[in-house]
Amino acid sequence: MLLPEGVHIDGVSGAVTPETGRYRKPLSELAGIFHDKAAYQAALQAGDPLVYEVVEYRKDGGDLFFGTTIMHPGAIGGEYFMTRGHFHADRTMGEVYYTQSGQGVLLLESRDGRSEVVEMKPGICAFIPPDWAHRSINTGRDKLVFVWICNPRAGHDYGAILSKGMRKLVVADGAKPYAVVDSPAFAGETAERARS
Ligand code: M6P
Ligand code: ZN
Repeated sequence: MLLPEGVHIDGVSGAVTPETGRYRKPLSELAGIFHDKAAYQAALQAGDPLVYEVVEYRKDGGDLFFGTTIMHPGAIGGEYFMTRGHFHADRTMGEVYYTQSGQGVLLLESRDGRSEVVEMKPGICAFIPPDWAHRSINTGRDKLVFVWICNPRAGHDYGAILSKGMRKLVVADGAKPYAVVDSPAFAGETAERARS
């Protein structure tokens, strides 16, 4: 029988107590996700920074699991540090992201190519509907820490996003905290859609 438990989550450090697992994503494990390949190589040679960490609380047989994602500040070629981005393998399952500290953007994309942005800041609980790809991006100068809650059977499907990226990029933009711009990887398709 599964027993109830209170889990402490530190909203600044992202520490989960007790935790059942964690992983780290340094820049070297994120090949292909940043648009500027030369800037990616230069940043790697300068020291392979840590981009994000994921800490989880999971119980065998549970229909929910949760944890934190701790995203470090930074940018590659003007594009802010981000997660890989994924659809769920089970297309019927969504997710919730509750931001605890920092500033960021949750970039979402539907199967048919519609893009949406949800601001991530303390107090915002983002609803990620089933079958929307999602990627979180730290647009601030501090760590971005959020709690995620999901069904452990949702799974990750990285294929579509890894091959071509998402249709929008989130970049630094002078006086504004960030700008959401069209990804050049989709330039042909956008022009085609405009003509039809
Ligand atoms: C959140 C959750 C995880 C996900 C992580 C990193 O913590 O959605 O399931 O793994 O973000 O995102 P990604 O796997 O796309 O790199
Ligand atoms: Zn997810």
